[in-house]
Amino acid sequence: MNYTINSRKRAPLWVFAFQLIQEKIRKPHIRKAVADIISKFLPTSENKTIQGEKLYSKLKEVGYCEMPNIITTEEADELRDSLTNMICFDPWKPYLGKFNIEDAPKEVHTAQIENVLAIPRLLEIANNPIALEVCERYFGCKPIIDSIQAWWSLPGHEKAEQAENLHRDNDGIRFLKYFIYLTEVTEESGPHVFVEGSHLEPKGLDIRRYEDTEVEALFGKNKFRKFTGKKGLSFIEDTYGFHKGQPAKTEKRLLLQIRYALMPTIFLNKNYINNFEKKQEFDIYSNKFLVK
Ligand SMILES: O=C(O)CCC(=O)C(=O)O
Ligand SMILES: [Fe+2]
Repeated sequence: MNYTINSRKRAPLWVFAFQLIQEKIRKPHIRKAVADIISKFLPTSENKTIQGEKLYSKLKEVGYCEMPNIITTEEADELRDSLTNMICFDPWKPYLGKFNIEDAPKEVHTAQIENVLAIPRLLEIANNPIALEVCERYFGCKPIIDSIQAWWSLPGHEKAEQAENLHRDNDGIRFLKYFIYLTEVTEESGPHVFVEGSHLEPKGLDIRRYEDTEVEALFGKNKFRKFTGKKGLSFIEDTYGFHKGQPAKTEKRLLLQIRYALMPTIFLNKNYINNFEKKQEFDIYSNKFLVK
């Protein structure tokens, strides 16, 4: 099938209004209490496995869980090949316009790929039952797939910028990010870092980027977990906890990121997909395409 993304629409107005409120709720246990109340009004499923329970326990306790092999190295290569040919942009420097990855301007650290949903396999990955189960356990209701993104982290920059510095994400009242490496990630290619337990601790709650030394003083250096590994390595993380993608040194890194959320976030990717004659709309509540 030949999908092309037709347009992206903004999240509904109430999502923006709720964002202003949730951003002010800083303490993790209060955020969870509010999310627990909301989740009582949202649908649940019957999906329950022992594997899901184990992954969820780890996620709850330390803030992330490594996922079992969802995609093979061969599949990671195939996805990388498809994504390599797609148009990129720098989300932090929109004035640079659009470019192919091999012609990326020198100042680009993050080359995000446009229209990743032209690859239907990415939606299947986002819908894999074990990830959905882990999210459901964490939220207390079925997750929505809020967005699917992929980007290259490009080497050759001295100074960290934006999400290359430690920060807490503020995407919604309760959300998780599923990170999947599509290239091998070593010390050279900007491994992702997470500070264990920081998703639960009411410390360092200002919305800003932090220096490593500040976060080390708050949580201890021994809590820093660095994710290096082969292509296909994937983990689900509560990125309200401190994290960053270290700047790539000499090799580029290709990362796939799926955001699951309790409710739509302001970053909601509302995907209208045109399949030539038929207009198919992606329904965030059922995680399915609706055929009109
Ligand atoms: O590039 C990374 O590893 C982390 C990016 C990040 O901060 C995020 O996706 O929220
Ligand atoms: Fe982040």
